[in-house]
Amino acid sequence: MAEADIALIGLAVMGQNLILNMNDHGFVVCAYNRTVEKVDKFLAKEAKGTKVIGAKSLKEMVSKLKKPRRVMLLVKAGSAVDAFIDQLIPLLEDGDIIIDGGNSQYTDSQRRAKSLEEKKILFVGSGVSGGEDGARYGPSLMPGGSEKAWPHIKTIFQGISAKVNGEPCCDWVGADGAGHYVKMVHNGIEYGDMQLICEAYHLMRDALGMSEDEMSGVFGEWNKGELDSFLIEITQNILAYKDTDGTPLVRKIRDAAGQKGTGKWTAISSLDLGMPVTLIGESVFARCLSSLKDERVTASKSLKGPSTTKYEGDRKEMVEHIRQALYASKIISYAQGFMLLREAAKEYNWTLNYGSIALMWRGGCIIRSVFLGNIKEAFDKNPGLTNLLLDDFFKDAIHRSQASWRKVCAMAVTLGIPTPCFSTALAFYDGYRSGSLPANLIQAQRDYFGAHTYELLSKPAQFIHTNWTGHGGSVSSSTYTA
Ligand code: NBP
Repeated sequence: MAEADIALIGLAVMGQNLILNMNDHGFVVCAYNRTVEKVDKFLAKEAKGTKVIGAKSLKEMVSKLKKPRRVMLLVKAGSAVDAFIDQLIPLLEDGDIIIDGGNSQYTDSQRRAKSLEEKKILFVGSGVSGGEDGARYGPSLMPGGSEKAWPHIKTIFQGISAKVNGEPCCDWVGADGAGHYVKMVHNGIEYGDMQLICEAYHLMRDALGMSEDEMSGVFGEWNKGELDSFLIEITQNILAYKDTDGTPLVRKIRDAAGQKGTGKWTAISSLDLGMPVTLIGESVFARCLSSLKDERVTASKSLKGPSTTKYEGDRKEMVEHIRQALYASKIISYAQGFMLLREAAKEYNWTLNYGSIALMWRGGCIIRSVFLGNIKEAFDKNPGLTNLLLDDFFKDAIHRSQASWRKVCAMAVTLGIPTPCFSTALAFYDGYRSGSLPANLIQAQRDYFGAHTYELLSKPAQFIHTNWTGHGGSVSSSTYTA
C-alpha cells in the first residue's frame, strides 16, 4: 500500500536522524539501506514506537511511496549515489523525485540533474548542514536542482529545517548544482571561521600566556556580543573540558588537522572563477601545514624565530584587539564567500537570492550566528549589493575594528606567531580599497618577456605591445599566457 510520504536511503548518522525528524513532523518515512539488516535494527531500536516503516528491497520501498515518489539519499558521496540512482531509475516514473542530501560535489549534481531530467525524473541536490544534532532537530537545508520538484518537497523540507524567528532555514536555491554549491561555500566559510578562532586561541595561549579556563571565559564573553555563534560557543565548551586527570583535554590533542575536501573544493572553485577568496584558501593551507606535524617538529629544532613570543603590554586590552581582529576578518571572509557565489551564479546561470542564503545559514548549520542575521538584513536592504563591505553596517564595523586588527597582525608578526587568516583578510581589505595596485608592473613584465600586451590607464581596452629591449620583435602574443 502506498502509505509513505518519502523514502530515505542510508541509515548512518545523518539518515537515521533525518528520518526521526521527519517522523516528529508528521511525515511517514520508508527507511532503506544497502546493508538491509540495518533496516530491521533501526525499526526495532531508534525508530521503535514511531510511524517509520521499512523496506527490504528498493522495489518494495518504491511500492510503498505516494506519488510523485520522493526518494532521498543520505549515503556516502560519490559512486554510491550514482549506484543508487542507476538502480532507482527503472523503478520510478515520470515526475518522481530523487533527492541527494549527501555532501556531493556540485559538478556531480549538475551532471545528475541533467541526465535525470532527460529521463523525466526530477533531481534535487540538497546541502544538509548541522551534523547529527541538526539532522535530528532542525538542519539547515539548501536544495537545488529541478525546480518542478520544489512544490512537492517544500512542506517536508521547510517543516524539518531549523527555524529562526519562525522562518525556516531552507529555501529553494537554484538550478542543477546550486544547492550543493551553496553548501560547499558554507563549508569553506566554516573552515575559515574555525581557523580564525584557532588564531585567536593561538595568540591568547602563546602571546598572552592565558590558561584554557581563562580563554574559555573569553570565548563565553565573546559569545554574548556580535560574535555570538555556534563555533564560538563550542570553543568555549571545548576549552573548559577536562580529561579524567583534570587537565584540559584540548592540550593533549595532536595538532594535525584533518579535512574531507569541501574547503579545498571551495578554494579550487574560487581559483577557477578568478575570485580572490583568500581567507578560505589560507584556512585550507593552514590545515595542510598543521598536518606536516613531524616535519614541523624537526624544523622547530633548527629554524629560529624572534627571541620571545610573549606580549608585554596590557593583556585585557589585547584580548579586545583580538576580538576585533576576529570580527573584521570574519566580515572579509563572508564578503569573499558572497563574491564567489555571485560569480558562480553568473558562470552557471543560477539566480541566487543572497538574503535567503544568509537566512539558510542563520540557523541549523555549523556557521550559524547572529552575524548572518546582519548579512541577511544587508541583502534585504539592497538585493543588488555588489559587496558586503560596501553595506553601511559592515563598512562601519570594519572602520571601527581596523586599528585593533592592524595591531594584532603586527604583534603576531613581531612575535612570530602565524596568523594566516587574520593577515590575509587584512591584505585583501587593503587591496580591495586600493584604487591603485602594482599590477601595472606585472603587465609591463609580462609584455617584456612574453609580448602579452598591456592597456594604458588613458586608453583602457586597447592592447599595446612595446619593444622593451630594442632587439625584440613587434609581434604580440595571442596564445601564450603566463
Ligand atoms: P556515511 O557518509 O558514513 O555513509 C554511510 C551510508 O552510505 C550507509 O548507508 C552505507 O551503507 C552507505 N554506503 C557506503 Br559507506 N558505500 C556505499 C556504496 N558503495 N553503495 C551504497 N551505499 C553505500 O554516512 P553519514 O555520516 O550519515 O553521511 C551521509 C551523507 O551526508 C554523506 O554524503 C555525508 O558527507 C553527508 N553529511 C554528513 C554530515 C555528518 O555530520 N556526518 C553532515 C552533513 C552531510 P552500508 O550501511 O551498507 O555500509
